[in-house]
Amino acid sequence: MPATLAEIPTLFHKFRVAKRVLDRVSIWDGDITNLTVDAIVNAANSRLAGGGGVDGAIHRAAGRNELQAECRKYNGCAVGDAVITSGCNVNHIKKIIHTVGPQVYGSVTDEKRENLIACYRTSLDIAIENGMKSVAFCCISTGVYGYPNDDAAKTVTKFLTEFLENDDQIERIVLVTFLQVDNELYNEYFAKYAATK
Ligand code: AR6
Repeated sequence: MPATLAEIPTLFHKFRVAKRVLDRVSIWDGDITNLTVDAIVNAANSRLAGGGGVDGAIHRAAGRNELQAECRKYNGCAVGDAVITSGCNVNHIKKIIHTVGPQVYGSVTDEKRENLIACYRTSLDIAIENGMKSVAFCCISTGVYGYPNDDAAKTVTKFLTEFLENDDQIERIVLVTFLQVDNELYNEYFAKYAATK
């Protein structure tokens, strides 16, 4: 059975501050295709051709042929941009948002960091345009694309907390951590945020 949002505590239950922001964020260990949420965000490639990692898991769950047929309607996707498809065979979600993260070789430049932020911003903008209230993100770019986990968790935490301070549309963001290191890093950076409140 896919996990439901009611089963996943928000960070407000852990930190007890900044309710407006932290009561709309959860960190969850698991497979992003196994979560009941309005939209899941895929870490795609610019051809939207399917691939390994989370992209492979999503295409498998959605049905390769069905999802690839929908993806083909777009003429690819630029780094930092995002497109939306149906959930195909994943019946417990409404939409899949496909974003393309930056590829990092060596250290992170400001441009790559801005690209990563753009992935999250664009995905949330598209989610809101499509009436999505809950959105699950994998840790975009931190696998095959080589973006360092620590910098990603820090950057994403800063962006999302600022985003949620200003947004009234999104009810829940789930940060899906497939690796223990990402769970620990998000907890560390959200704890730092909570400590400022
Ligand atoms: N659910 C949630 N997270 C997952 C899952 C899953 N089922 N499987 C892996 N992860 P990656 P990228 C995590 O490599 O770095 C593809 O081939 C994984 O542990 O999937 O953006 C595309 O087609 C890591 O934390 O994405 C592109 O060519 C995170 O998802 C390229 O990889 C992202 O790792 C994109 O690379």
